[in-house]
Amino acid sequence: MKKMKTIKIKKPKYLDAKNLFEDAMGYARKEASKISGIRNKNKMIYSKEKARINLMGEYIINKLDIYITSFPVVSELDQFQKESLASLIQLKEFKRELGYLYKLNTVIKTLKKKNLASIKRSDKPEAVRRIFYGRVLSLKKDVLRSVEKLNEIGKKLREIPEIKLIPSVIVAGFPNSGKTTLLKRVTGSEPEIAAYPFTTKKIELGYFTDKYKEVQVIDTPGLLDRKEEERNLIERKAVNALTNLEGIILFVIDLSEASFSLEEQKKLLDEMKKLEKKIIVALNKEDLASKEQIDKAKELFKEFDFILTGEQDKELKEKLIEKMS
Ligand SMILES: Nc1nc2c(ncn2[C@@H]2O[C@H](COP(=O)(O)OP(=O)(O)OP(=O)(O)O)[C@@H](O)[C@H]2O)c(=O)[nH]1
Ligand SMILES: [Mg+2]
Repeated sequence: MKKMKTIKIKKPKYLDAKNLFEDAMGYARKEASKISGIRNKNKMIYSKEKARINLMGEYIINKLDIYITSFPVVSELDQFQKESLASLIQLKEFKRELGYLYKLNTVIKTLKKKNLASIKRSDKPEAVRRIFYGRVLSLKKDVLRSVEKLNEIGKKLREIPEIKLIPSVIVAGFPNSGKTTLLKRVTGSEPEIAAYPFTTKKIELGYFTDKYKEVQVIDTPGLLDRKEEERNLIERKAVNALTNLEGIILFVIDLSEASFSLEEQKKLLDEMKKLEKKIIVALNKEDLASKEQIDKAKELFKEFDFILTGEQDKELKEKLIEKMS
């Protein structure tokens, strides 16, 4: 089967660093104690102490290396990911923190190298090993603090959705217009739906298959008709998807005008034209609307392709497919 292309984003690992240093020392002691067969007592002591420096250092260095490289590199992200990231965390702080931990690990690497060199020349191998341990342990507090911060950041990074590069429908509209309900109806996915605005706080994905074609439905948080700089972080996630992802826009209108008039909704819809994407209007909540509201909407949105969502799910999907091709 052909491999599905997705907009991949590295998912950072979680590191429990609480006992990292103690574990490293325990591991080094245990492994070094297995060294045997050296007759000369001094040489034996030297070998064990040298092994402890090596093993203790390597243990920490490896764990931190794996952890640090599990984080995505900001400059390698695409625009959607970069903006998703920026809506979740302070990019500057993230870069600074990752750079800081990298530096601490470099210090440990250098300490290891230096002490391995000095143990060779020393007639007190145990003292050199102790100095090494002491120096490394003096970094413990900083390492723990940095890992803790990065674990928090990592948790947020794992939230960024993996978008598939397949035909997609981006669902947009005012809060509470019924976007997520539509996602659920056509894809069967089960995100939260509720009778208050901004229920959806992040991008939600669902899929349906038409014959052999898989279609991705990208549900976005509600948008208000206001200037970019006035938008909250939740709205910005919707703008990010609408601006930076490929797909047609399914703009959901609340025909019952419970919170926003048809004219207000039309104004936001007109803004969408700037995005230069194909737009379909979904006239929703037909059951709550009067005949006048439905007729008015048909007139108001006549320049657009529109569908009435009161229809069967199957027909709804067929219409989406038809508009997409
Ligand atoms: N009567 C009726 N209620 C609907 C219809 N579609 C959605 N609703 C209700 O409207 C409310 C909002 O629905 P959601 O799907 O959460 O709306 P949303 O646009 O995703 O809302 P946000 O995520 O907050 O932007 C819920 O109580 C739904 O049950 C409809 O066609 N008819
Ligand atoms: Mg929603």
